[in-house]
Amino acid sequence: MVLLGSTTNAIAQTPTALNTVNFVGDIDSSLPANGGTSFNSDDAIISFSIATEFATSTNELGVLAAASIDGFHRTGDGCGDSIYSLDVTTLIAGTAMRPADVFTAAGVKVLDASTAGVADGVNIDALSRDPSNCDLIISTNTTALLSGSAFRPDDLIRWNSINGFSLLQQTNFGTNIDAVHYLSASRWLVSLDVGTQLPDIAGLDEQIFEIGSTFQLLALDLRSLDSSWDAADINALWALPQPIIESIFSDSFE
Ligand SMILES: [Ca+2]
Ligand SMILES: [Ca+2]
Ligand SMILES: [Ca+2]
Repeated sequence: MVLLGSTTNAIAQTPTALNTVNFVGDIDSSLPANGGTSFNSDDAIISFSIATEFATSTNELGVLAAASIDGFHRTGDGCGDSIYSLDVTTLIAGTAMRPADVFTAAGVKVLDASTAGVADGVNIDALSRDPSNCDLIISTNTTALLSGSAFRPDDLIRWNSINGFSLLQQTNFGTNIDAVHYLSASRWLVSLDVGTQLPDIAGLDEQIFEIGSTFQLLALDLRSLDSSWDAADINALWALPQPIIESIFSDSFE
């Protein structure tokens, strides 16, 4: 059983039920697949079914020689195509994508780091979307000055082209958040860059946590499925909750 809920918070909390979780590891890893094993690389997105505990892996941007996908968000929420971010500058469909660019597989920049005033050396290392307004939800890998405000690597940040960058949630985890998925205005899935003690629970970098402003819950722990995840770090994620929008996606992600 990989779904766990754990909290010492005075207010009982339950993790959001998930149908499918997509994620990327920072090194080669493996997971059980239907009839075998899914071998995964840092430029491929793993799709993991919570019900079957089987995984598949797809190189949606092709094989990237040097780059890792360190943020992505799926199409299907009414906000346009699937979007990605990388950890090193890489040509995608003929366009150079910086680590702070957010782009589609066709090479269209949704967030142009240069236009948005993001300094060289800043990497967007976590990427999601608020489906209510299509704002990007991001985190950076380092302290960064964005739209005139200083943000930290453990902050969750909102961005749109009109208002620029603003704080969504200050976690004070003291450890870089390297993956995020926006569930609602008060709940987010995150992963850590390195293991650390969170206020409620101990966290490891290959785990996914559901957090709010005052709680952290363990949502998914990959170590119980394959020992390769002892060394691997989840560094991008997207999730499909159930059952509210399950019917919309069930053909694409089963
Ligand atoms: Ca990036
Ligand atoms: Ca971060
Ligand atoms: Ca992680």
